[in-house]
Amino acid sequence: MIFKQLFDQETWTYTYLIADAISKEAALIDPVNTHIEAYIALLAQHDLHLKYALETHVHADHITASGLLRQRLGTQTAVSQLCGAETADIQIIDGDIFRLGDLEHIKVIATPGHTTGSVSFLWRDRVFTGDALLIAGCGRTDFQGGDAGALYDGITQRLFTLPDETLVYPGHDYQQRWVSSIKQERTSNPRLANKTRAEFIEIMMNLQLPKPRLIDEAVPANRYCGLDEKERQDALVARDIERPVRITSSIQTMLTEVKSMITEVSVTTASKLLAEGQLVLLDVREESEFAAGHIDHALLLPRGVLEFKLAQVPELADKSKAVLVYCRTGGRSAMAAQTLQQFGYNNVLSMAGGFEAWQQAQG
Ligand SMILES: N[C@@H](CCC(=O)N[C@@H](CS)C(=O)NCC(=O)O)C(=O)O
Ligand SMILES: [Fe+2]
Repeated sequence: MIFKQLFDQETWTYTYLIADAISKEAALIDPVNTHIEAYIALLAQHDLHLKYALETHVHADHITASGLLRQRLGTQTAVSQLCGAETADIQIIDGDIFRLGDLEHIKVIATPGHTTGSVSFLWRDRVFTGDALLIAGCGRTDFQGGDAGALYDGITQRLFTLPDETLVYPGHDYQQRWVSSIKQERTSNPRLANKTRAEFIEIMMNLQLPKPRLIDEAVPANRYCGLDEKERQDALVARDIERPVRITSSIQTMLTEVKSMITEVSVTTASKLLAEGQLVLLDVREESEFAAGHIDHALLLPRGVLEFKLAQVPELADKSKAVLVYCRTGGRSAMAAQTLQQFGYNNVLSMAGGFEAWQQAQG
């Protein structure tokens, strides 16, 4: 086996290289875009074929290199199906296994809470925890569907139940620590050791951390494997041709589940409600989609940064006010509607079929 821990000084991010020395198949966990050339050189040095770029989550603080690695090396990009990263080749679900050659396999453990789609990867005697469990800390839970209770459950039930000697490799460390162990974190992590779920939630609610420097740029980009606008369009076309059936159906299953928890309205009902006024219209697509055309009076609030921007929109200060959400075809808006409900908005509607259906109805 080949294993390397790499560090991005700009964002304090760890990237991990795992490879099978016999087949030469490799995976990178959480690669950072600015290091693309170094990764390619490292892979060449060991004569490795980069099979997978695995993301622990859609990052808020740096841009992933996964899309660039796919372009340059034919790597398959993988991120949780709950991240809304439509162009990733593999939409990860809990329990998925990534194989490198005959010997190495990397298993997915869902550890939501830092973000809805956060996962950890278990390989041999080590677990790569992304920003779920950090050394003597944990990921913040105040954006991207963050949920302190879910984080506590995932860490205590899925990670702390791994063997004590399992090595913990985090997604970041801000104090130059490189590795820990399950026993060390279970017994001495100040946020978790001997803390009840309620105590943990209390701690997480009072962190008051400043917003990550790059969040507005990083989250939307990472939902498209870190690619720019033109590259995203190409990837979308390729995705439609190549995506395997299992993945499409699992996204649909997830969307069906989300849609069962929210209220959808047709374009006809939506336009009646809009004519009557009294509701806030939210467009949760990306800025470029909005710029290319949108419904009159819609406020732009891309889904990836929704949680962060909510408090800055005066129209959304009153949580009992009706909110109508739309996107391109109704998927992202369903997820955004669910998020709004979690934030206490109790009158949220998602427009089925999205802007495409709206335009068709207009003729
Ligand atoms: N100063 C950093 C903040 C990074 C940050 O907020 N990191 C997130 C992970 S994406 C976190 O959970 N940090 C935990 C902490 O700071 O305790 C930046 O601007 O990028
Ligand atoms: Fe993060």
